[in-house]
Amino acid sequence: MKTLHTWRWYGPTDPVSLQDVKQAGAEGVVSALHQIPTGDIWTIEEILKRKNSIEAAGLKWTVVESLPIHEDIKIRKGNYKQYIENYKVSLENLAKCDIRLVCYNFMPVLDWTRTNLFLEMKDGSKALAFQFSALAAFDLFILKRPSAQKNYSPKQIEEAKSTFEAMSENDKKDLVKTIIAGLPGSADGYPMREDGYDLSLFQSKLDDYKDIGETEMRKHLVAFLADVIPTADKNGVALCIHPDDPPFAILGLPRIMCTEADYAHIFENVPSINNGITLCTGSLGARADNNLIQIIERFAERLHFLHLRSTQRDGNKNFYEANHLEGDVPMYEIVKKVLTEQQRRKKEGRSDWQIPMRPDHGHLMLDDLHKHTNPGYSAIGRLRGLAELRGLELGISKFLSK
Ligand code: DNO
Repeated sequence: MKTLHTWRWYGPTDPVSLQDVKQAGAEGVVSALHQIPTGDIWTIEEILKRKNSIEAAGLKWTVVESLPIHEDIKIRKGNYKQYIENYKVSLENLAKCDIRLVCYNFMPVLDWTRTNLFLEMKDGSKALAFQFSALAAFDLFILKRPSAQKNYSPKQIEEAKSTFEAMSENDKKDLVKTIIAGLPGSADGYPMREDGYDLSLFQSKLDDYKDIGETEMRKHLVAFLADVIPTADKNGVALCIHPDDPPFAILGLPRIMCTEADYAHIFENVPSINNGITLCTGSLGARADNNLIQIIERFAERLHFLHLRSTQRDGNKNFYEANHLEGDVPMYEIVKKVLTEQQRRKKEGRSDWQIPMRPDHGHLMLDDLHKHTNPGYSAIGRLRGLAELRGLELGISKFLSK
């Protein structure tokens, strides 16, 4: 009894090849058509091109990560109706190509956010990290967001100021790129996010949220789901939302997928099982009041996709990404719960009993330290993560089957 081992692959430009993916021991590939602008329709032709290239390497395209959501849908302005219709067509097209699992997120403006992509660990490997005072320094003293002061306590402003004053001009430039760079043009060692910005475009995107608080944002997500989940149901596609990473408010933006209660809200409003979860243990785990085991137990039947990784918190909204079996995330208990849920589904006769899992991120290490890599997605760190997780899983699975 194992989860379905998968690996994120960014497509033909990914420095990690499909051959590498196979050697790492993955069976499934997690991929997206990053070349298509957010909001446009994914055509059958483009989907098949990617699917065929993955299958030619002897692998299967198991999960779409992500079918990104246009900002207009999140703010419910501009062309949002058209973008929702496009989203439905993309879901139908994916189903026609027999790709039935779609991950997405509803984070405003930015996808995952870190302030350091190269935090050196004791063993010389490098990890992604988040330091609250660095984000605040960016917000207050580099971006100079109007009224940003309101979002921080006097102590946080003091800390941000010292962090800012200790930075060189290069550090500042680097911090900006680390926080807001993204596709296209992320090829120089900065995050592979769906959308990237420069400072003035970024500020204008933040301005779009001036009148949108958490309540409105929740309404927008529920309205989006009420629109698209019936299409998913009709086509046998499951959607699985990725939590906000980090799982707390940043830059004055409304972030609404951070806790167990946030999940409960969307499931109460749109109950279909195709309204599901991408359980990202590293994202949710960056918050001490998230009880991961309780979240899994409560929403077990909706777990459609797993991102397994760990974080080490310091209690002050700062964290770094720990090795997969270390840090604050209780990986043994999580894998045990997941395998138990798979057993339950199997007994119930659910065809989707096996849950795709990918080792999420990994440290930059060994030869990869000297190569061009996508932050978080170098080969060797993830290879180590997958190997450790597979070993843990095998041990637990043998034990459970006794
Ligand atoms: C980061 C990833 C996220 C994730 C999206 C899903 O490494 O986990 O970028 O792909 O948030 O929509």
